[in-house]
Amino acid sequence: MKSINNLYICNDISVLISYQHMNKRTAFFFAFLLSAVTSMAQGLRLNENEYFERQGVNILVFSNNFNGGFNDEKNSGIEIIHHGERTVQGGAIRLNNTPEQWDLVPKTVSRKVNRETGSIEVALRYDEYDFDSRIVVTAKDKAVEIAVWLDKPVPEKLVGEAGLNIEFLPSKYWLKTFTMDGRLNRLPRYAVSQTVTRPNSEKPRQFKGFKTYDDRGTNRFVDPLPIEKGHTLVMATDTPERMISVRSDDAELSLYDGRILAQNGWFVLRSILPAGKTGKVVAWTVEPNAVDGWIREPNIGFSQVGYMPHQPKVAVIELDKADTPQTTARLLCIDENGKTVEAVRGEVKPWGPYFKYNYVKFNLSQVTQPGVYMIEYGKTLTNNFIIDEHVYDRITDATTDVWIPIHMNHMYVNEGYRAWHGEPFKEGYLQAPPSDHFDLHFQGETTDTKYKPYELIPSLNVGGFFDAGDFDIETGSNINVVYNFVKTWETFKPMRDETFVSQKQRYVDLRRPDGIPDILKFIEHGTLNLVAQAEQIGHMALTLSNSVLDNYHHLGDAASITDGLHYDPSLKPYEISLDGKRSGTPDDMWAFTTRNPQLDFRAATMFAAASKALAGYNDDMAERALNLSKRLMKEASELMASRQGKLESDNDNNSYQAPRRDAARLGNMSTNLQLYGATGEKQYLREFEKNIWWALDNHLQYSMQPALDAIQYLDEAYKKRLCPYVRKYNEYIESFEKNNPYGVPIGLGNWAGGGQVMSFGTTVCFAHLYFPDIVGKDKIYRTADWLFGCHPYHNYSFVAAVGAARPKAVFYGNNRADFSFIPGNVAPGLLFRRPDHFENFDDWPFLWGQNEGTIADNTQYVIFGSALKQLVNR
Ligand SMILES: [Ca+2]
Ligand SMILES: [Ca+2]
Ligand SMILES: [Ca+2]
Repeated sequence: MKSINNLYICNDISVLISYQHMNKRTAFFFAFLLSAVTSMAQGLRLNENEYFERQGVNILVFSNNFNGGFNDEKNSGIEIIHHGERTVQGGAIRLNNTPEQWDLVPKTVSRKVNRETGSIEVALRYDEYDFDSRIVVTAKDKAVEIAVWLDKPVPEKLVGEAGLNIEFLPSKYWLKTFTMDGRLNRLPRYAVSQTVTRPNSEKPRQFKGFKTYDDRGTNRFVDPLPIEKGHTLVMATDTPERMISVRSDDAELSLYDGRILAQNGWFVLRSILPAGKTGKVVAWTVEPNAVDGWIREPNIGFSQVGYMPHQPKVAVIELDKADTPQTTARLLCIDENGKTVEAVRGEVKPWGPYFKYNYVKFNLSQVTQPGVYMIEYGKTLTNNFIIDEHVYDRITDATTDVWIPIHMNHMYVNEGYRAWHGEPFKEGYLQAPPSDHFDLHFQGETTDTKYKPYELIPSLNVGGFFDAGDFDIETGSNINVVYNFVKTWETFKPMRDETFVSQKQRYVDLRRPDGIPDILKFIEHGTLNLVAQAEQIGHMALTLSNSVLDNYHHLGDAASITDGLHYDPSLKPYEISLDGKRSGTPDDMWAFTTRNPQLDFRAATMFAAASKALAGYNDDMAERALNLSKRLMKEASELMASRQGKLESDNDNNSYQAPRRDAARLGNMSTNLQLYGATGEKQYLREFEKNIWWALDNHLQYSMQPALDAIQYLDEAYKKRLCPYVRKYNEYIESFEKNNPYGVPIGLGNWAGGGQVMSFGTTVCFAHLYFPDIVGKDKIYRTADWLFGCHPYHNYSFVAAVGAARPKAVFYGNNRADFSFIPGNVAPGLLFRRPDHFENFDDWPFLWGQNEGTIADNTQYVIFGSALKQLVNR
């Protein structure tokens, strides 16, 4: 066993066959025993991880709850993992034919597992309607029964709206045949079913009262009509591994296409709950087909970018727990005549179980001859990859030349014959009124500014970067962006010039060098917006974001999110003033200005760093940034001290504040370091030195990076004192070799951990740079391996990058409705679904937690990639 996770997860004899150093005969015996057990265990059984299982079919019942943060994330309720892929989710009582992200989701009141009856029961509640229901899922041989129980009838207001829903992932089902009561049909590649409109008064309330749609003044909402209705549905009759039958004798089943309302919608199967009834009101029998003898194909993880001749090269192979590990694998080489020949046959070594699969490793480090190679394991042959000195040369180019300039806000962005977007938000930003928000923001009771709610705050529509797949300026992320660029500039001085940027023309042209290193222009562009915030508002805005939900989920040209005209409430909606400058459409973006001293503190750090980088290029901005840094640092310190004092006097038991105080101290430390770098004034360095040893003692993994950053300013004695901490950090790096088969910190949160892996990889690179005797060179490659294909689920590169043989094909970028990508984007990657499933869809871009690259993480990638490129050539 490799980790406590595995102790918890593995309850099955297949675990035994992965024990290290097991001889072949034992392996054969266990494989035989296993296949005997598998063929006996035909029906679904409730396993130790509290889901229903048979080979090829997992049925999860609220292992993942609707969490409410982003409401319906299409990751919750009753879910089916069918032959290794999660194809069904959203099984719950819902209030819409095809629920959207901001439609209400039920709260999970309780979840009970009853091993005697082989069932799982969840109690659900909609507080908004005082509506309680229970869903009981019971294994019945190869099927489950999903039954809805009510103790009180459906509330009047929800009659005809509340129903049992379950959702099928379109990309796994489109173009496949299905039958309803025997009638043949095919699921469409693009939504083409019909709709009706109904009065808004009939629409169940949406999240926090927001509205996902612009009704164009009609006061009516759009409701999809079903594609089919009946009592027996068989999905994917032409594809055994996707085939699922659903039968209900009493309730009518209606099949809808959720994409008709929202591009990220799923196919929805639904039965309306009957009015006035209690007890068992709806029952479905759901049977996912299991393909006889199916065993998941091995997933051979390796770097799609390839390998340097002398770096470690280890393929990690992910195996079905019912699979028998091979004892050897082969590396094949494509020779100069195009013939495939064996380069090496090597031993496959067991690593052990990690969550639901077993892992073995194939080490090909001994192969150093440059060439084109493929890995063959059993019957599985990978695509080819390169071993060569130059494999990493281009890894950051797509990100810096394409992804980043496309995300420059307030500019027209052109590439060759294609306009990526026009100039967005020409009307600027209004002061947000006290309000809640749909993207995790809020505006507090007061504005904390001199502006009245809805008043135009001048000059904010300049500079800045789109946050991610959306178009807001997330101030915290933009602070990181500038900081990341400055660090890249200072450390690696990339002179690359592929982009024309004119602030005067508000125009960006890709592939048109303008004589200035692109990274300086990016630093300037980010700083421009942040300086404008601090100067116009007085402190940092929390965000510059959409004021209405119906333009927040915009997919298309950023310049068409708003109408470019100032909102004038004296005009009617959609009406334009005679001078053509104002409109009655309330689409203007808002500045959320509630003061957050922690954010100001981070801005102070960034401004100090930016002033260093911009000095000599844009002296005016460098000076303004430095002044802002000092002012914000002073004001934020005072504010935090007074708020801290208040908190402590308000609350005797303030132990819960310790982490926050520590975070402030860590932030303060970095700010002082940057201010020292910018000014050379010693008091800042002394302040840094006062805190760094405390930080290293208490928060090693967070403070190692700033500790390394300070080396350039301090003497040998500092570096020497750092040694034991770097040794401890090296132990931390090595701990991941035992934690999981991939040797990197794997996140298990609701947003996949790509950012965390990159930040870890960056620190490892810097630690090796300064302390090569402690942190060995072999360690710097692990993050690259992970990002470029050596990870669970599939082996595609998470970076839409040049250089990779098989990059991911779809991302949650702002062109996601086209099932496409923006080059250079880095996906968060492997999303963990409780209790034991990793996932990264590459045919469905719409799950942000696995496919949305962000401006902060993508600029972190630029640092990581730059560091790696430099180190490998040393
Ligand atoms: Ca955002
Ligand atoms: Ca340039
Ligand atoms: Ca407007």
